[in-house]
Amino acid sequence: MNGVSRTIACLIACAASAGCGRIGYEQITFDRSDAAQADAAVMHSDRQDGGASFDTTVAIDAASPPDDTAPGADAAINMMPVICTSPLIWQTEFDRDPAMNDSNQDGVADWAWARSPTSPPERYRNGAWYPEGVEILDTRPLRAWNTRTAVIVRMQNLATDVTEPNAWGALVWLNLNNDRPNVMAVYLSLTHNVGGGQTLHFRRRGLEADLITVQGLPDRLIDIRLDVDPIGAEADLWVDDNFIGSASIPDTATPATDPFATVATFGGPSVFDSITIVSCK
Ligand SMILES: [Ca+2]
Ligand SMILES: [Ca+2]
Repeated sequence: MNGVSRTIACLIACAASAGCGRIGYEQITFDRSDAAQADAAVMHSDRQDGGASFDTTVAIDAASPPDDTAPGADAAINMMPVICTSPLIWQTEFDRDPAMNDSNQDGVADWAWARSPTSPPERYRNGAWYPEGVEILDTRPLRAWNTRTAVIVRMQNLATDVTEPNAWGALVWLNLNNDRPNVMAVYLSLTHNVGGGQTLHFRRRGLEADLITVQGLPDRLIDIRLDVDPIGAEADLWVDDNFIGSASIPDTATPATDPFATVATFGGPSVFDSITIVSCK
């Protein structure tokens, strides 16, 4: 895309937010040319009264997909955000069962199959994980997630069975503030559209209205970055290196019972190439 359209897109996206870039996200390096990045154009923005939340709908031009969208590109390390010094890190490239990894060497496997059967070995192919049906992977050890946290995931949903009650497709789910009476849940749900393409839903909870919707994503792995500040109850969202927008995150008003981050597929096969979760101590 050209620089002018990107600037306009970013300005409109920022105008829809309570304060553009207020979280102060900083990225290290991206080994990707500008020409390879998807075009973004904000089509709709509607801020609700009171500033508690707003919806932003964004369309991404499917042309010019990046060159490194094939599984196994292992670009997550290049996308490690800097949000604080010496953060805790959960990271997997899905070369094998992540529950076999203890990359931070704390004596506890970084991931666990606590809420679904272990995904079989044949689901790991070409450096990526291909879960089907309902497969749920959770981080360990348990954590309150009450500090600024960033999620960087490269994922794709291949099909979504909308007849399923929880048709969330490729899902990253994080329950913040588990040390408070009410948890603050955030969902990144990527679903395949009938007829082609994908839609990203950033939600406060699984079946609630989107806080941010990104439509028109192509049928390939999508790079998604979410930076959440549970203290300020704010989130910033990027798709394929394009800043999409910010959103206020209301409390979910659900007792805090799930002190972990979740990577899963719900209601259709998905592909996960990599995920990195960076959380400040
Ligand atoms: Ca990978
Ligand atoms: Ca560990």
